Amino acid sequence: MHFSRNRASFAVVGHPNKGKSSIVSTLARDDSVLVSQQSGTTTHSDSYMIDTGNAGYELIDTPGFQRPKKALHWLKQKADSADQRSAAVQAFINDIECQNDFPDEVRLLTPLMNGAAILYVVDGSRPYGVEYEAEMEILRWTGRPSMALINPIENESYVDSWKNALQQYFKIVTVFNPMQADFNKQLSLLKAFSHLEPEWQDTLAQVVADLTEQVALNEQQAIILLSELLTDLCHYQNQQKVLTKGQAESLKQLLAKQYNQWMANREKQAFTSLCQLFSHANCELQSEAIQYPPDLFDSEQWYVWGLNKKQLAAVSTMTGALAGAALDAAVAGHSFMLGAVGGSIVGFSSAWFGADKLASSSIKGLPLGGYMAVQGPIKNPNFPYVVIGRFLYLYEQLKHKNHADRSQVELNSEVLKERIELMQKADSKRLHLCCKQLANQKTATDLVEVLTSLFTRATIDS
Ligand SMILES: Nc1nc2c(ncn2[C@@H]2O[C@H](COP(=O)(O)OP(=O)(O)OP(=O)(O)O)[C@@H](O)[C@H]2O)c(=O)[nH]1
Ligand SMILES: [Mg+2]
Repeated sequence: MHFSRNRASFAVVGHPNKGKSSIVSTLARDDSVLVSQQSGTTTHSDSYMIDTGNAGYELIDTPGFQRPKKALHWLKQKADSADQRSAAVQAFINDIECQNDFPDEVRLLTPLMNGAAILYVVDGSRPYGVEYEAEMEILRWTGRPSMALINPIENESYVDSWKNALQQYFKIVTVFNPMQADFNKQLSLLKAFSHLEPEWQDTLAQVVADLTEQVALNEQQAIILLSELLTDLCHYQNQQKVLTKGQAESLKQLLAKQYNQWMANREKQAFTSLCQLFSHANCELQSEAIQYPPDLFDSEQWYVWGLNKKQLAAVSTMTGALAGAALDAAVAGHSFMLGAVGGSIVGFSSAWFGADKLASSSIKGLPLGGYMAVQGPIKNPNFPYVVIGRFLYLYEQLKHKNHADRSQVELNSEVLKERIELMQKADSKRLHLCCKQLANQKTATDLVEVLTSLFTRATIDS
């Protein structure tokens, strides 16, 4: 990382409970920043160093103003004219009595006097009022470059009146919703930051370039994770050598259990890597805010996650893969699912219907004596699509989830089906051929390339 001596640094300040920490969390792409409905959650100034590889900047989360009127009164005693104001603020943070009487103001003003620029946050869904003027006045007294962000927490009702007021104090005023701002909006905000301090322009331009590149890289890495997962899940067999046929028979259940566990763990491992790739690891651990797709072996869900019957029929025309009975098997559980598809499937029964029938189990006699009990692989032609559908769904959630947003996400099992509909015919044919190879335990040679066209073909609106 190359932080210049005069590091680009921004302190996010404002009234308590206006989304300051949320803004830090989303911009820092860090879901460990404390965000809460409780006013006064942030009690210290916490610095977050954002390192994008070739550049970086600092974001400082601060406690909200608690007694701005009294603090301004104190300051006014110390400065008779404008040229003395910034020195008065410095005296305020150095003063022991002020440190006792105004701990929050001292903590939030300190980073500003150390060189950070001001990002002043207000809530555009609450009316403007004179009670904000004391804190805006104090911020002006610091003499630091500043920008105001209107966070429309519940709605945009008062955005216009806020703009009128803020423009009196801040050169740049913009609306920014940390929960919803998509990646492009986040980049625009970073670009706006660079207007605050000419010295920081190059660094921030590099940060924007780095982040853009990172997003493309994340996609590539996600595709590689999925191609490895597909190959592993479609090929995996659990087998054990025993002496007699009877022993092999009695081993079946255990092998099936181990097999299912291995498969489920392998998928979970890929999901965890995907969360880490998007720096959403904390989210899942702390609040289970990331909702994984339901159990892989809940075959009632296969119809939902994989292809539907119409699509499978289209595959059969394209690749000659399926016919009659095979098609019915591929939509395992469809008769149970018809009523549930379309609505929310959260909390849907997760019975393990038929999981043992999906992976073949067999007993082979060995040439040199003894027997081999074998569980797997799953040859169901819809299985690779199920794996892709589940992974793609989680990918879409993570990609669009801002780090300030700690809520649960809604399931959308239609992602894969919609994506395939949007693919060029030639591309979807290649995808179907790959899936056929996978379901037959062959090597799918251009899997990464095919998945790339699936991931990038179109963006489904989130
Ligand atoms: N719906 C919605 N909620 C928001 C938004 N921004 C913040 N919140 C919520 O508002 C509450 C306060 O957000 P924080 O980011 O903790 O606010 P803060 O200004 O850091 O608060 P203190 O540290 O207590 O001063 C949290 O429950 C957030 O989830 C927003 O844009 N939309
Ligand atoms: Mg906070």
